Amino acid sequence: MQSPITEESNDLSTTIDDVDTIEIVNILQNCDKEIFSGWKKYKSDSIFSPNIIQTISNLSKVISDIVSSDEKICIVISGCGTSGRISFLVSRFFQDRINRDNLKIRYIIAGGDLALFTPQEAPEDDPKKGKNCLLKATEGFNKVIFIGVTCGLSAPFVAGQLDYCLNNTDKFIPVLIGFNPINLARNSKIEDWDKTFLNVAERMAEYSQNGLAFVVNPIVGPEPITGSSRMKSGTATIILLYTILATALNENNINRETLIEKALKEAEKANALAYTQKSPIAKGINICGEALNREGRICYVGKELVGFMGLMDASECVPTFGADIYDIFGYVKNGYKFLNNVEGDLSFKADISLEYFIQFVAPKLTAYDVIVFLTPDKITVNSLNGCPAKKILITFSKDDLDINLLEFSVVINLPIGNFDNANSWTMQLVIKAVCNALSTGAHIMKGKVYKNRMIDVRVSNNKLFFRSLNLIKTFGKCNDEMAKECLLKAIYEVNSLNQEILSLPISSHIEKATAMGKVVPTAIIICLTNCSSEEAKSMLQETPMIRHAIRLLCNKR
Ligand code: S6P
Repeated sequence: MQSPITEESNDLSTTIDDVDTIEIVNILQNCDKEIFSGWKKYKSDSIFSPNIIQTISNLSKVISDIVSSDEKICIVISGCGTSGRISFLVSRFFQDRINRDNLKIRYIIAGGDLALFTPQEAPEDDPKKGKNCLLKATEGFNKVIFIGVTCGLSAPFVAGQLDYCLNNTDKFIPVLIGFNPINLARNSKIEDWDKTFLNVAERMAEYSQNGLAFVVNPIVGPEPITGSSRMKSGTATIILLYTILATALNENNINRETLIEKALKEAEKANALAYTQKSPIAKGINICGEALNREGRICYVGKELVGFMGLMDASECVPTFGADIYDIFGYVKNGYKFLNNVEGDLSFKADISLEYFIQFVAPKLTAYDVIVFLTPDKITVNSLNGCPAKKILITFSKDDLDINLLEFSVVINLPIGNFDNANSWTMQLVIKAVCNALSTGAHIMKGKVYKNRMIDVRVSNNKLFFRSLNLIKTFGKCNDEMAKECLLKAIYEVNSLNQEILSLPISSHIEKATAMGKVVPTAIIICLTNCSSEEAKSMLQETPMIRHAIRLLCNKR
Protein backbone atom coordinates (compact mmCIF):
# COMPACT_ATOMS: atom_id res chain seq x y z
CA MET A 1 0.00 0.00 0.00
CA GLN A 2 1.42 3.42 -0.95
CA SER A 3 2.05 5.69 2.01
CA PRO A 4 0.82 9.29 1.89
CA ILE A 5 3.33 11.55 0.16
CA THR A 6 3.49 13.75 3.26
CA GLU A 7 4.73 10.70 5.25
CA GLU A 8 7.30 9.50 2.67
CA SER A 9 11.03 9.87 3.07
CA ASN A 10 12.48 12.45 0.69
CA ASP A 11 15.33 11.06 -1.47
CA LEU A 12 17.03 14.45 -1.35
CA SER A 13 17.49 14.48 2.42
CA THR A 14 18.53 10.96 3.42
CA THR A 15 21.99 12.17 4.44
CA ILE A 16 20.85 15.34 6.23
CA ASP A 17 22.09 13.98 9.58
CA ASP A 18 25.55 13.32 8.21
CA VAL A 19 26.60 16.52 6.44
CA ASP A 20 27.92 19.91 7.48
CA THR A 21 25.58 22.79 8.18
CA ILE A 22 26.02 24.46 4.76
CA GLU A 23 24.96 21.19 3.18
CA ILE A 24 21.96 20.99 5.55
CA VAL A 25 20.84 24.37 4.18
CA ASN A 26 21.43 23.17 0.59
CA ILE A 27 19.29 20.11 1.22
CA LEU A 28 16.51 22.20 2.76
CA GLN A 29 16.57 24.51 -0.25
CA ASN A 30 16.39 21.64 -2.73
CA CYS A 31 13.46 20.12 -0.85
CA ASP A 32 11.71 23.52 -0.72
CA LYS A 33 12.12 23.93 -4.47
CA GLU A 34 9.76 20.99 -4.95
CA ILE A 35 6.95 23.10 -3.48
CA PHE A 36 7.00 25.06 -6.72
CA SER A 37 8.33 22.56 -9.25
CA GLY A 38 6.21 19.61 -8.15
CA TRP A 39 7.40 16.12 -7.29
CA LYS A 40 8.15 13.01 -9.31
CA LYS A 41 5.15 11.63 -11.18
CA TYR A 42 2.89 14.27 -9.61
CA LYS A 43 4.54 17.19 -11.46
CA SER A 44 1.24 18.00 -13.17
CA ASP A 45 -0.32 18.56 -9.72
CA SER A 46 2.19 21.18 -8.59
CA ILE A 47 1.11 24.47 -7.06
CA PHE A 48 1.61 26.15 -10.47
CA SER A 49 -0.38 23.56 -12.42
CA PRO A 50 -3.34 24.85 -14.44
CA ASN A 51 -5.82 22.72 -12.49
CA ILE A 52 -4.67 24.05 -9.11
CA ILE A 53 -4.68 27.65 -10.38
CA GLN A 54 -8.15 27.05 -11.79
CA THR A 55 -9.42 25.66 -8.46
CA ILE A 56 -7.95 28.61 -6.55
CA SER A 57 -9.51 30.97 -9.06
CA ASN A 58 -12.97 29.35 -8.83
CA LEU A 59 -12.82 29.38 -5.04
CA SER A 60 -11.60 32.95 -4.93
CA LYS A 61 -14.49 34.00 -7.19
CA VAL A 62 -17.05 32.24 -5.01
CA ILE A 63 -15.65 33.91 -1.88
CA SER A 64 -15.52 37.27 -3.63
CA ASP A 65 -19.19 37.01 -4.73
CA ILE A 66 -20.36 35.94 -1.29
CA VAL A 67 -18.53 38.64 0.63
CA SER A 68 -19.91 41.36 -1.62
CA SER A 69 -23.49 40.45 -0.63
CA ASP A 70 -25.18 42.09 2.37
CA GLU A 71 -25.40 38.89 4.36
CA LYS A 72 -23.40 38.29 7.55
CA ILE A 73 -20.44 36.29 6.32
CA CYS A 74 -17.73 34.45 8.20
CA ILE A 75 -14.58 32.95 6.76
CA VAL A 76 -13.20 30.39 9.21
CA ILE A 77 -9.76 28.86 8.82
CA SER A 78 -9.09 25.85 11.01
CA GLY A 79 -6.40 23.28 11.71
CA CYS A 80 -4.30 21.42 14.28
CA GLY A 81 -0.70 22.09 15.32
CA THR A 82 1.14 24.08 12.69
CA SER A 83 -1.94 24.14 10.46
CA GLY A 84 -3.89 25.79 13.29
CA ARG A 85 -1.09 28.29 13.93
CA ILE A 86 -1.05 29.22 10.27
CA SER A 87 -4.85 29.55 10.36
CA PHE A 88 -4.35 32.10 13.13
CA LEU A 89 -1.49 33.85 11.29
CA VAL A 90 -3.51 34.37 8.13
CA SER A 91 -6.74 35.37 9.86
CA ARG A 92 -4.79 37.86 12.02
CA PHE A 93 -3.18 39.33 8.90
CA PHE A 94 -6.53 39.98 7.23
CA GLN A 95 -8.16 41.22 10.44
CA ASP A 96 -6.39 44.56 9.97
CA ARG A 97 -7.01 44.67 6.26
CA ILE A 98 -10.70 44.06 5.68
CA ASN A 99 -13.08 46.93 5.85
CA ARG A 100 -16.45 45.31 5.39
CA ASP A 101 -18.83 45.35 8.34
CA ASN A 102 -20.61 42.20 7.24
CA LEU A 103 -17.44 40.08 7.06
CA LYS A 104 -15.42 38.40 9.80
CA ILE A 105 -12.33 36.22 9.36
CA ARG A 106 -11.83 33.78 12.22
CA TYR A 107 -9.45 30.97 13.12
CA ILE A 108 -9.86 27.73 15.02
CA ILE A 109 -6.94 25.82 16.44
CA ALA A 110 -7.39 22.40 18.05
CA GLY A 111 -6.62 22.69 21.75
CA GLY A 112 -7.48 26.41 21.94
CA ASP A 113 -5.24 29.46 22.04
CA LEU A 114 -2.50 27.89 24.15
CA ALA A 115 -1.84 25.69 21.13
CA LEU A 116 -0.78 28.81 19.23
CA PHE A 117 2.61 28.54 20.87
CA THR A 118 2.67 25.32 22.90
CA PRO A 119 2.17 21.79 21.60
CA GLN A 120 -1.36 20.44 22.14
CA GLU A 121 -1.34 17.44 19.86
CA ALA A 122 -4.08 15.28 21.38
CA PRO A 123 -7.15 17.40 20.48
CA GLU A 124 -6.24 16.71 16.85
CA ASP A 125 -7.85 13.28 17.27
CA ASP A 126 -11.32 14.51 18.21
CA PRO A 127 -13.84 15.09 15.38
CA LYS A 128 -16.64 16.01 17.79
CA LYS A 129 -14.58 18.75 19.41
CA GLY A 130 -13.79 20.02 15.91
CA LYS A 131 -17.46 20.25 15.06
CA ASN A 132 -18.34 21.99 18.35
CA CYS A 133 -15.60 24.59 17.87
CA LEU A 134 -16.93 25.25 14.38
CA LEU A 135 -20.49 25.73 15.65
CA LYS A 136 -19.30 28.15 18.30
CA ALA A 137 -17.20 30.21 15.87
CA THR A 138 -19.95 30.53 13.28
CA GLU A 139 -23.01 31.22 15.44
CA GLY A 140 -25.11 34.09 14.08
CA PHE A 141 -23.69 34.14 10.55
CA ASN A 142 -25.80 33.50 7.45
CA LYS A 143 -23.05 32.12 5.31
CA VAL A 144 -19.75 30.49 6.24
CA ILE A 145 -16.73 29.68 4.13
CA PHE A 146 -14.94 27.02 6.12
CA ILE A 147 -11.31 26.32 5.20
CA GLY A 148 -10.02 23.17 6.89
CA VAL A 149 -6.26 22.72 6.69
CA THR A 150 -4.75 19.31 7.24
CA CYS A 151 -1.51 18.82 5.34
CA GLY A 152 -1.62 15.04 5.51
CA LEU A 153 -5.40 14.88 4.86
CA SER A 154 -5.51 13.21 8.19
CA ALA A 155 -6.69 15.25 11.21
CA PRO A 156 -9.96 13.90 12.72
CA PHE A 157 -10.61 17.36 14.28
CA VAL A 158 -10.84 18.83 10.78
CA ALA A 159 -12.71 15.78 9.46
CA GLY A 160 -15.48 16.44 12.01
CA GLN A 161 -15.76 20.03 10.80
CA LEU A 162 -15.79 19.22 7.10
CA ASP A 163 -18.33 16.47 7.66
CA TYR A 164 -20.65 18.90 9.45
CA CYS A 165 -20.28 21.44 6.61
CA LEU A 166 -21.06 18.77 4.02
CA ASN A 167 -24.29 18.01 5.87
CA ASN A 168 -25.21 21.71 5.96
CA THR A 169 -24.30 23.13 2.59
CA ASP A 170 -27.09 25.74 2.73
CA LYS A 171 -24.95 27.66 5.22
CA PHE A 172 -21.44 26.26 4.81
CA ILE A 173 -19.04 26.06 1.87
CA PRO A 174 -16.30 23.65 2.95
CA VAL A 175 -12.77 23.91 1.58
CA LEU A 176 -10.08 21.31 2.23
CA ILE A 177 -6.41 22.26 1.95
CA GLY A 178 -3.77 19.52 2.12
CA PHE A 179 -0.91 17.96 0.20
CA ASN A 180 -1.82 14.40 -0.70
CA PRO A 181 -4.00 13.05 -3.48
CA ILE A 182 -7.48 12.22 -2.16
CA ASN A 183 -6.91 8.46 -2.45
CA LEU A 184 -3.98 8.75 -0.03
CA ALA A 185 -6.03 10.49 2.68
CA ARG A 186 -5.79 8.70 6.05
CA ASN A 187 -8.00 5.65 6.25
CA SER A 188 -7.46 4.56 9.86
CA LYS A 189 -10.26 4.18 12.31
CA ILE A 190 -11.10 7.29 14.34
CA GLU A 191 -12.02 6.42 17.93
CA ASP A 192 -15.72 7.04 18.74
CA TRP A 193 -16.56 8.03 15.19
CA ASP A 194 -18.06 6.19 12.27
CA LYS A 195 -15.94 7.58 9.42
CA THR A 196 -12.31 7.82 8.41
CA PHE A 197 -10.67 10.91 6.98
CA LEU A 198 -10.67 9.21 3.59
CA ASN A 199 -14.47 8.88 3.72
CA VAL A 200 -14.81 12.61 4.33
CA ALA A 201 -12.20 13.52 1.71
CA GLU A 202 -13.97 11.41 -0.92
CA ARG A 203 -17.23 13.12 -0.15
CA MET A 204 -15.49 16.50 -0.42
CA ALA A 205 -14.20 15.50 -3.86
CA GLU A 206 -17.69 14.42 -4.90
CA TYR A 207 -19.30 17.68 -3.73
CA SER A 208 -16.56 19.68 -5.42
CA GLN A 209 -17.87 18.45 -8.79
CA ASN A 210 -20.95 20.66 -8.25
CA GLY A 211 -19.15 23.62 -6.70
CA LEU A 212 -20.56 22.83 -3.24
CA ALA A 213 -17.08 22.20 -1.83
CA PHE A 214 -13.48 22.82 -2.84
CA VAL A 215 -10.38 20.67 -2.51
CA VAL A 216 -7.05 22.43 -2.95
CA ASN A 217 -4.38 19.74 -2.77
CA PRO A 218 -1.25 20.42 -4.81
CA ILE A 219 1.57 17.93 -4.39
CA VAL A 220 4.68 19.50 -2.87
CA GLY A 221 6.71 16.33 -2.22
CA PRO A 222 7.84 14.74 1.04
CA GLU A 223 9.27 16.78 3.88
CA PRO A 224 13.05 17.07 4.42
CA ILE A 225 12.50 15.57 7.89
CA THR A 226 10.02 12.79 7.20
CA GLY A 227 6.47 13.74 8.15
CA SER A 228 7.46 17.15 9.55
CA SER A 229 4.62 19.02 7.89
CA ARG A 230 5.61 22.25 9.62
CA MET A 231 8.21 22.62 6.88
CA LYS A 232 7.21 22.45 3.21
CA SER A 233 3.52 21.78 3.81
CA GLY A 234 3.38 24.67 6.28
CA THR A 235 4.99 26.97 3.72
CA ALA A 236 2.60 25.79 1.01
CA THR A 237 -0.36 26.34 3.37
CA ILE A 238 0.69 29.95 3.96
CA ILE A 239 1.06 30.49 0.23
CA LEU A 240 -2.34 29.00 -0.61
CA LEU A 241 -4.28 30.76 2.13
CA TYR A 242 -2.86 34.17 1.33
CA THR A 243 -3.28 33.68 -2.40
CA ILE A 244 -6.89 32.56 -2.07
CA LEU A 245 -7.92 35.31 0.33
CA ALA A 246 -5.86 38.14 -1.15
CA THR A 247 -7.30 37.51 -4.60
CA ALA A 248 -10.83 36.99 -3.25
CA LEU A 249 -10.76 40.24 -1.30
CA ASN A 250 -9.01 42.27 -3.99
CA GLU A 251 -11.34 44.97 -5.20
CA ASN A 252 -9.44 45.88 -8.37
CA ASN A 253 -10.87 44.42 -11.48
CA ILE A 254 -7.78 42.52 -12.55
CA ASN A 255 -7.79 39.10 -14.14
CA ARG A 256 -8.00 36.62 -11.29
CA GLU A 257 -5.66 33.97 -12.72
CA THR A 258 -3.01 36.62 -13.41
CA LEU A 259 -3.20 37.76 -9.79
CA ILE A 260 -2.93 34.20 -8.54
CA GLU A 261 0.09 33.43 -10.68
CA LYS A 262 1.73 36.67 -9.59
CA ALA A 263 1.19 35.83 -5.92
CA LEU A 264 2.62 32.33 -6.38
CA LYS A 265 5.67 33.67 -8.18
CA GLU A 266 6.27 36.22 -5.41
CA ALA A 267 6.10 33.38 -2.91
CA GLU A 268 8.65 31.38 -4.88
CA LYS A 269 10.94 34.41 -5.00
CA ALA A 270 10.55 34.94 -1.24
CA ASN A 271 11.48 31.34 -0.49
CA ALA A 272 14.54 31.60 -2.73
CA LEU A 273 15.51 34.87 -1.04
CA ALA A 274 15.99 33.10 2.29
CA TYR A 275 18.53 30.78 0.72
CA THR A 276 20.65 33.60 -0.70
CA GLN A 277 22.12 33.76 2.82
CA LYS A 278 23.32 30.16 3.15
CA SER A 279 26.57 30.86 4.85
CA PRO A 280 25.22 33.03 7.73
CA ILE A 281 22.29 30.61 8.16
CA ALA A 282 24.74 27.72 8.44
CA LYS A 283 26.71 29.69 11.01
CA GLY A 284 23.47 30.36 12.88
CA ILE A 285 22.68 26.62 12.90
CA ASN A 286 26.09 25.91 14.41
CA ILE A 287 25.47 28.42 17.18
CA CYS A 288 21.96 27.12 17.92
CA GLY A 289 23.13 23.49 17.78
CA GLU A 290 25.95 24.20 20.21
CA ALA A 291 23.50 25.91 22.57
CA LEU A 292 21.18 22.89 22.59
CA ASN A 293 24.10 20.54 23.10
CA ARG A 294 25.15 22.50 26.18
CA GLU A 295 21.61 22.56 27.61
CA GLY A 296 21.27 26.19 26.56
CA ARG A 297 18.09 27.81 25.31
CA ILE A 298 17.15 29.41 22.02
CA CYS A 299 14.85 32.44 22.32
CA TYR A 300 13.20 34.04 19.30
CA VAL A 301 12.21 37.67 19.82
CA GLY A 302 10.36 39.89 17.39
CA LYS A 303 7.37 42.03 16.65
CA GLU A 304 4.12 41.66 14.74
CA LEU A 305 3.41 38.58 12.66
CA VAL A 306 7.04 38.07 11.77
CA GLY A 307 7.62 37.81 15.54
CA PHE A 308 4.82 35.26 15.75
CA MET A 309 6.74 33.12 13.22
CA GLY A 310 9.29 32.58 16.01
CA LEU A 311 6.64 31.35 18.45
CA MET A 312 5.32 29.04 15.79
CA ASP A 313 8.69 27.60 14.85
CA ALA A 314 9.65 27.04 18.48
CA SER A 315 6.47 25.24 19.55
CA GLU A 316 6.76 22.74 16.72
CA CYS A 317 10.08 21.45 18.03
CA VAL A 318 8.41 19.72 20.97
CA PRO A 319 6.44 17.06 19.06
CA THR A 320 8.96 16.90 16.21
CA PHE A 321 12.20 16.50 18.12
CA GLY A 322 11.01 15.64 21.61
CA ALA A 323 12.38 19.04 22.71
CA ASP A 324 11.49 20.54 26.07
CA ILE A 325 9.12 23.44 25.80
CA TYR A 326 11.64 26.05 26.94
CA ASP A 327 14.59 24.65 24.91
CA ILE A 328 13.32 26.91 22.22
CA PHE A 329 10.63 29.51 22.79
CA GLY A 330 9.35 32.68 21.17
CA TYR A 331 8.36 36.13 22.45
CA VAL A 332 6.49 38.83 20.56
CA LYS A 333 6.20 42.55 21.25
CA ASN A 334 3.01 43.34 23.22
CA GLY A 335 2.24 39.61 23.66
CA TYR A 336 -1.46 38.78 23.70
CA LYS A 337 -2.41 42.39 23.08
CA PHE A 338 -0.78 42.09 19.69
CA LEU A 339 -2.09 38.58 19.02
CA ASN A 340 -5.65 39.73 19.70
CA ASN A 341 -6.50 36.05 20.14
CA VAL A 342 -9.98 34.76 20.95
CA GLU A 343 -9.22 33.70 24.52
CA GLY A 344 -7.51 36.98 25.39
CA ASP A 345 -4.67 37.38 27.87
CA LEU A 346 -3.27 33.99 28.87
CA SER A 347 -0.12 35.34 30.49
CA PHE A 348 -1.08 33.65 33.75
CA LYS A 349 -0.40 30.39 31.89
CA ALA A 350 2.49 31.49 29.69
CA ASP A 351 3.85 34.97 29.17
CA ILE A 352 4.90 35.40 25.57
CA SER A 353 5.54 39.13 25.52
CA LEU A 354 8.84 40.63 24.50
CA GLU A 355 8.50 42.98 27.48
CA TYR A 356 8.39 39.95 29.84
CA PHE A 357 11.36 38.46 28.05
CA ILE A 358 13.43 41.61 28.47
CA GLN A 359 12.53 42.02 32.13
CA PHE A 360 12.49 38.45 33.44
CA VAL A 361 14.07 36.00 31.00
CA ALA A 362 17.03 37.85 29.49
CA PRO A 363 18.69 38.65 32.85
CA LYS A 364 18.97 34.90 33.53
CA LEU A 365 20.48 33.99 30.17
CA THR A 366 24.12 32.94 29.96
CA ALA A 367 26.70 32.61 27.22
CA TYR A 368 25.30 29.12 26.49
CA ASP A 369 21.97 30.60 25.36
CA VAL A 370 21.02 32.22 22.07
CA ILE A 371 18.69 35.10 21.24
CA VAL A 372 17.45 35.15 17.65
CA PHE A 373 16.17 38.62 16.70
CA LEU A 374 13.50 38.54 14.01
CA THR A 375 13.57 41.88 12.16
CA PRO A 376 13.80 43.84 15.44
CA ASP A 377 13.66 47.58 16.01
CA LYS A 378 16.54 49.56 17.42
CA ILE A 379 14.93 49.88 20.88
CA THR A 380 14.62 46.11 21.28
CA VAL A 381 18.19 45.49 20.22
CA ASN A 382 19.51 48.20 22.53
CA SER A 383 17.53 47.00 25.52
CA LEU A 384 19.31 43.65 25.26
CA ASN A 385 22.77 45.14 24.91
CA GLY A 386 25.17 43.50 27.30
CA CYS A 387 23.12 40.30 27.71
CA PRO A 388 25.73 37.51 27.63
CA ALA A 389 23.67 35.20 25.38
CA LYS A 390 24.90 34.78 21.81
CA LYS A 391 22.88 36.86 19.36
CA ILE A 392 21.70 36.16 15.85
CA LEU A 393 20.15 39.01 13.87
CA ILE A 394 17.72 38.29 11.06
CA THR A 395 16.86 41.50 9.27
CA PHE A 396 15.71 42.98 6.01
CA SER A 397 17.40 46.30 6.68
CA LYS A 398 20.79 45.97 8.35
CA ASP A 399 21.86 49.36 7.06
CA ASP A 400 18.79 51.30 8.27
CA LEU A 401 18.88 49.77 11.73
CA ASP A 402 21.62 52.00 13.13
CA ILE A 403 22.81 49.55 15.78
CA ASN A 404 26.11 48.06 16.78
CA LEU A 405 26.36 44.96 14.62
CA LEU A 406 29.36 43.76 16.59
CA GLU A 407 26.90 42.66 19.29
CA PHE A 408 25.85 39.82 16.97
CA SER A 409 27.59 36.52 16.36
CA VAL A 410 25.79 36.28 13.02
CA VAL A 411 23.83 38.72 10.89
CA ILE A 412 21.45 37.19 8.37
CA ASN A 413 20.70 40.16 6.13
CA LEU A 414 17.98 39.44 3.59
CA PRO A 415 18.02 41.75 0.58
CA ILE A 416 14.38 42.53 -0.21
CA GLY A 417 15.27 45.20 -2.78
CA ASN A 418 13.01 44.19 -5.66
CA PHE A 419 9.94 42.88 -3.85
CA ASP A 420 6.49 44.25 -4.63
CA ASN A 421 5.20 43.01 -1.34
CA ALA A 422 8.06 43.85 1.00
CA ASN A 423 7.05 43.56 4.67
CA SER A 424 3.91 41.77 3.66
CA TRP A 425 3.00 38.09 3.79
CA THR A 426 5.82 37.04 1.50
CA MET A 427 8.27 38.30 4.10
CA GLN A 428 6.74 35.84 6.57
CA LEU A 429 7.78 33.11 4.17
CA VAL A 430 11.37 34.32 4.18
CA ILE A 431 11.48 34.37 7.97
CA LYS A 432 9.80 30.97 8.18
CA ALA A 433 12.41 29.36 5.93
CA VAL A 434 15.25 30.81 8.01
CA CYS A 435 13.69 29.84 11.38
CA ASN A 436 12.88 26.32 10.13
CA ALA A 437 16.49 25.94 8.98
CA LEU A 438 17.89 27.14 12.33
CA SER A 439 15.70 24.94 14.53
CA THR A 440 15.84 21.86 12.31
CA GLY A 441 19.60 22.17 11.84
CA ALA A 442 20.15 22.69 15.58
CA HIS A 443 18.15 19.56 16.44
CA ILE A 444 20.04 17.58 13.82
CA MET A 445 23.23 18.70 15.57
CA LYS A 446 21.70 17.55 18.84
CA GLY A 447 21.33 14.07 17.35
CA LYS A 448 17.52 14.12 17.18
CA VAL A 449 17.46 13.02 13.56
CA TYR A 450 18.68 9.72 12.13
CA LYS A 451 19.00 9.67 8.35
CA ASN A 452 16.03 11.98 7.67
CA ARG A 453 13.73 10.69 10.42
CA MET A 454 12.63 12.37 13.63
CA ILE A 455 13.70 9.53 15.89
CA ASP A 456 12.71 11.30 19.09
CA VAL A 457 9.19 12.18 18.01
CA ARG A 458 6.77 12.62 20.91
CA VAL A 459 3.98 10.01 20.85
CA SER A 460 1.28 12.60 21.45
CA ASN A 461 -1.53 11.78 19.02
CA ASN A 462 -2.84 9.02 16.79
CA LYS A 463 -0.88 10.09 13.71
CA LEU A 464 2.34 10.23 15.74
CA PHE A 465 1.58 6.85 17.35
CA PHE A 466 1.48 5.25 13.91
CA ARG A 467 4.49 7.25 12.72
CA SER A 468 6.37 5.91 15.74
CA LEU A 469 5.42 2.35 14.83
CA ASN A 470 6.83 2.91 11.35
CA LEU A 471 10.07 4.26 12.77
CA ILE A 472 10.45 1.24 15.04
CA LYS A 473 9.69 -1.08 12.13
CA THR A 474 12.25 0.65 9.88
CA PHE A 475 15.12 0.96 12.34
CA GLY A 476 14.33 -2.03 14.52
CA LYS A 477 14.01 -4.10 11.31
CA CYS A 478 10.88 -5.87 12.53
CA ASN A 479 7.24 -6.47 11.62
CA ASP A 480 4.17 -4.50 12.72
CA GLU A 481 3.40 -6.75 15.64
CA MET A 482 6.89 -6.58 17.09
CA ALA A 483 7.02 -2.80 16.59
CA LYS A 484 3.82 -2.38 18.59
CA GLU A 485 5.07 -4.69 21.31
CA CYS A 486 8.30 -2.71 21.70
CA LEU A 487 6.48 0.63 21.65
CA LEU A 488 4.09 -0.47 24.39
CA LYS A 489 6.97 -1.88 26.46
CA ALA A 490 8.70 1.49 26.21
CA ILE A 491 5.52 3.40 27.10
CA TYR A 492 4.58 1.24 30.10
CA GLU A 493 8.21 0.61 31.10
CA VAL A 494 7.65 -3.14 31.38
CA ASN A 495 9.36 -6.24 30.02
CA SER A 496 6.21 -8.14 29.14
CA LEU A 497 2.76 -6.89 28.26
CA ASN A 498 -0.22 -8.01 30.29
CA GLN A 499 -3.80 -8.33 29.09
CA GLU A 500 -4.79 -5.07 30.72
CA ILE A 501 -2.29 -3.06 28.65
CA LEU A 502 -3.11 -4.95 25.46
CA SER A 503 -6.80 -4.23 25.77
CA LEU A 504 -6.43 -0.46 26.19
CA PRO A 505 -7.42 1.82 23.29
CA ILE A 506 -4.68 3.67 21.42
CA SER A 507 -5.81 6.95 22.99
CA SER A 508 -4.80 5.58 26.43
CA HIS A 509 -1.33 4.67 25.18
CA ILE A 510 -1.01 8.18 23.79
CA GLU A 511 -2.17 9.75 27.04
CA LYS A 512 0.51 7.89 28.95
CA ALA A 513 3.27 8.50 26.37
CA THR A 514 2.68 12.21 25.83
CA ALA A 515 4.48 13.29 28.97
CA MET A 516 7.38 10.87 28.48
CA GLY A 517 10.71 11.51 26.77
CA LYS A 518 12.70 9.25 24.42
CA VAL A 519 9.92 6.68 24.01
CA VAL A 520 10.66 5.86 20.37
CA PRO A 521 14.46 5.54 20.78
CA THR A 522 13.86 3.29 23.79
CA ALA A 523 11.51 1.11 21.76
CA ILE A 524 13.97 0.87 18.86
CA ILE A 525 16.72 -0.25 21.23
CA ILE A 526 14.43 -2.84 22.85
CA CYS A 527 13.69 -4.12 19.39
CA LEU A 528 17.30 -4.21 18.23
CA THR A 529 18.80 -5.77 21.34
CA ASN A 530 15.92 -7.60 22.96
CA CYS A 531 16.89 -5.87 26.22
CA SER A 532 14.60 -4.64 28.98
CA SER A 533 13.15 -1.14 28.82
CA GLU A 534 15.30 -0.18 31.79
CA GLU A 535 18.47 -1.34 30.03
CA ALA A 536 17.45 0.52 26.87
CA LYS A 537 17.01 3.69 28.86
CA SER A 538 20.35 3.39 30.58
CA MET A 539 21.97 2.79 27.17
CA LEU A 540 20.47 6.08 26.02
CA GLN A 541 21.78 7.78 29.09
CA GLU A 542 25.29 6.55 28.36
CA THR A 543 25.10 7.72 24.74
CA PRO A 544 22.86 10.78 25.00
CA MET A 545 23.24 11.52 21.29
CA ILE A 546 20.27 9.36 20.26
CA ARG A 547 21.36 9.19 16.64
CA HIS A 548 24.72 7.71 17.66
CA ALA A 549 23.12 5.12 19.92
CA ILE A 550 20.71 3.97 17.21
CA ARG A 551 23.30 4.07 14.44
CA LEU A 552 25.71 1.99 16.49
CA LEU A 553 23.12 -0.68 17.13
CA CYS A 554 21.72 -0.64 13.58
CA ASN A 555 25.22 -1.14 12.17
CA LYS A 556 25.79 -4.09 14.51
CA ARG A 557 22.75 -5.90 13.14
C1 S6P B 1 4.07 19.08 12.07
C2 S6P B 1 3.56 19.55 13.36
C3 S6P B 1 2.16 19.07 13.75
C4 S6P B 1 1.12 19.18 12.62
C5 S6P B 1 -0.25 18.70 13.10
C6 S6P B 1 -1.34 18.82 12.02
O1 S6P B 1 5.41 19.37 11.87
O2 S6P B 1 4.44 19.16 14.38
O3 S6P B 1 1.77 19.85 14.82
O4 S6P B 1 1.03 20.48 12.19
O5 S6P B 1 -0.15 17.38 13.50
O6 S6P B 1 -1.05 18.06 10.90
P1 S6P B 1 -1.95 18.15 9.62
O7 S6P B 1 -1.46 17.10 8.69
O8 S6P B 1 -3.37 17.92 10.05
O9 S6P B 1 -1.77 19.51 9.04
